[in-house]
Amino acid sequence: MLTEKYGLEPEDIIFDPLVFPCATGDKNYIGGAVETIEGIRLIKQALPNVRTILGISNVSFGLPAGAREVVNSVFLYYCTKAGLDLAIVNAEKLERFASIPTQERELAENLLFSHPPKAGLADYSKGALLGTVPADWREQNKVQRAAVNQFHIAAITEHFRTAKKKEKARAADLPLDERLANYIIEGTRDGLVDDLEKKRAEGAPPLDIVNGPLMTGMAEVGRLFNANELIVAEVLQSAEAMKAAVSHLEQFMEKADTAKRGKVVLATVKGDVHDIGKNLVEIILRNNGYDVVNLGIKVPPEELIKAYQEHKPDAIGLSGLLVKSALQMIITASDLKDAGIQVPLLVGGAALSAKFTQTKIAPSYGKAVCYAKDAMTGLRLMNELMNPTTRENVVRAHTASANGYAVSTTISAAEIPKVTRSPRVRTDLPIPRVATVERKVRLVPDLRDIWSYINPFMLYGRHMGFRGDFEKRLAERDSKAVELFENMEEVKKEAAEFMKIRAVWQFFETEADGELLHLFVGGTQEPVHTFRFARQRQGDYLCLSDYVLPQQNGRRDHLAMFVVTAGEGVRERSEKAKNEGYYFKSHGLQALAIETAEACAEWLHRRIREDWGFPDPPERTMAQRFTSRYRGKRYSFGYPACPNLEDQAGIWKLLRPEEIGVQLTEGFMMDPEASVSAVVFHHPDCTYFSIGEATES
Ligand code: B1M
Repeated sequence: MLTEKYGLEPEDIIFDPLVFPCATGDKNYIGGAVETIEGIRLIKQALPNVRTILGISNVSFGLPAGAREVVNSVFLYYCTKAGLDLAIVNAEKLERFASIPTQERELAENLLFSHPPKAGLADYSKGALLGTVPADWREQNKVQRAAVNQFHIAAITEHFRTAKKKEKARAADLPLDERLANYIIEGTRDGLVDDLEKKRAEGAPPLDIVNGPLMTGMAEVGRLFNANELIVAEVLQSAEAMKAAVSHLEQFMEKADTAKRGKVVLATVKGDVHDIGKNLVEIILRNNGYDVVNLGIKVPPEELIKAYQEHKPDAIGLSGLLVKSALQMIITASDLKDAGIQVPLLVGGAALSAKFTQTKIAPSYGKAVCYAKDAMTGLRLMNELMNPTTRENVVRAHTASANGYAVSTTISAAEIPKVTRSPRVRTDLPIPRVATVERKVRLVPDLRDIWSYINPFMLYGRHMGFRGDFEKRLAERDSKAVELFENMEEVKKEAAEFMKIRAVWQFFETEADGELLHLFVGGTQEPVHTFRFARQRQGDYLCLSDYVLPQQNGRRDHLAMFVVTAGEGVRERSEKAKNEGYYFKSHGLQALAIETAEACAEWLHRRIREDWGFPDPPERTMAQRFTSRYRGKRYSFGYPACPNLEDQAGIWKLLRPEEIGVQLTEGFMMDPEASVSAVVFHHPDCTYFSIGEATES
């Protein structure tokens, strides 16, 4: 009626499923909290575009103040999970779900959900009655419901009556400077601007506020991160609060006022497309008082030299993901030296090491080159370089004798042992048939399906910084795990609006000839491409070509090749979020895209096993897939078994991934960053190995 007859937009219709007090003892309202949450879920299910609203604090009417805060926060959390859009509540009197002590959260959940009491029954008058109460309040009879409700009201009231008002001096009670630092440490903006205004009203110049309590907060964030008490995701939220504070104060600063502790020109080196690492470094440096000029990706030395002359930075930061990029850093360093540049270089990247930096890059630059294993190390190095008392030591410790270092990228084939096939790989196996040898190009529609193939350790652990078994902790409702999961679900919601997963793959007939692997189409005699893979020089003498079975009755074996990507539009969206100060979302989008590409590789590899006639048994778990416990393996060029990145050109010639929007750079890297390529073999003896000599570290 409202939409059709009166033409209202669904999102302009707001349903309030009502909240009933759960702690007044009124029998009519027991279980009301569960039904309200269920109501929200049903409304959103039936009418996904309308909105829902609730007056939260009514649920805790009658409880002591401290208890009300926790019950309101826990109730709001579950309502939001069910789909609540709007809440009428005093945000000041809300606790971050993540920081509610477990015991208090359980007291609130027991009361809200009428959970059967587990403890404290021995000396409770109705202990016997409560010992056998059903878990679901709906199955409890009237007497049981009232008894359970009474029990939990008493338990939570007693806890808050006796518990000395939370030691944690209410934020409001903290001295103003401590409160300002606390906003940064907690990564919250509720009340931040009011308190900044209070501080300004006390006559504090904006710059002193930044360099004072706010920087104190950021320094504490750095200390907590290095002490493993804060994870990357939380550091990003603290940086967001810092950005919000500085942006607010900047309007009151004199033009000349600059909180800048120094300036860094940052770039991903020539031929490399990776910027998730570099962008994290930018966010951390920028929100710790450094001016950062981020030149982006694939930056050639000449552009770096121009940027140096234009911005006169105190240091130059070079980033790169692959060994090829590390080699490019040597060239870049010597070009910068030849241009007369002498400021310290900071270098970082997944395939880089301190040893490579000292022995290869530093000698080519002749001045200080500092290896930063992560963004926080980058910050510490910059702080030490900009601090006159520590600078000399850092420079001396990171300056190598300037004898330069020549780059050799070729893999010397000379010493390949006489072995032409590893004794470890059987040949007497039947060649499985493949369903099709056609080239397949797909827009993979179902994001959620592919996201079920994401390895939680990589997304929540490696990229967002969670320490420990994320899935286990999430199942235990660990607050940090719950909050990170919830925040990444928000990122997924945004990604669902634009993320595209594309794949191209094909099976090829193939024949091995020692280290050579010939690929054919349509039974032709002439190979369409030949790869030369390196062979281990000792041990099992493994070489990828060994995984191809010799012809059987004139029938050749097959391999599959694929390229997948989830990078379309990600860089722009991530850049936009970063510029708007939404750092968690910015990093989260890039991390999600990267792991979505990896997940799509896992999903496609499963399909390829099906097309090869050995589908995964139903009982196979994702964890088993993440540790490749299935027949055959996929090998990505650049990885230890096939370190020659140049072989990517063979994939590009045969699969033409440009059609799915993936370009190969002059450094044989794939643009966009969130892309993966691989060659897939079905041989049951496949294993991941390293040929050990191609990469020098
Ligand atoms: Co792949 N990958 N990968 N990869 N990947 C590596 C790097 C590799 C070492 C794995 C291996 O061999 N075991 C290998 C490189 C070996 C080599 O160089 N030959 C490799 C390869 C080969 C590849 C592909 C080529 C495989 C293929 O598909 N054929 C392919 C290339 C993709 C492309 O061209 N677009 C590829 C793809 C990918 C994914 C996209 C799936 C994914 C994301 C890559 C990314 O991070 N952008 C990925 C991942 C996740 C990895 C590993 C597992 C982890 C990298 C990581 O942590 N990234 C990595 C193996 C490993 O390291 N264990 C591997 C997260 C990012 C935030 O960290 O970039 O290191 P990072 O930045 C950090 C620090 O390095 C430092 O601070 C940052 C934040 O803390 N830092 C700086 C970086 N820059 C700095 C600058 C500074 C200061 C600090 O200046 C001030």
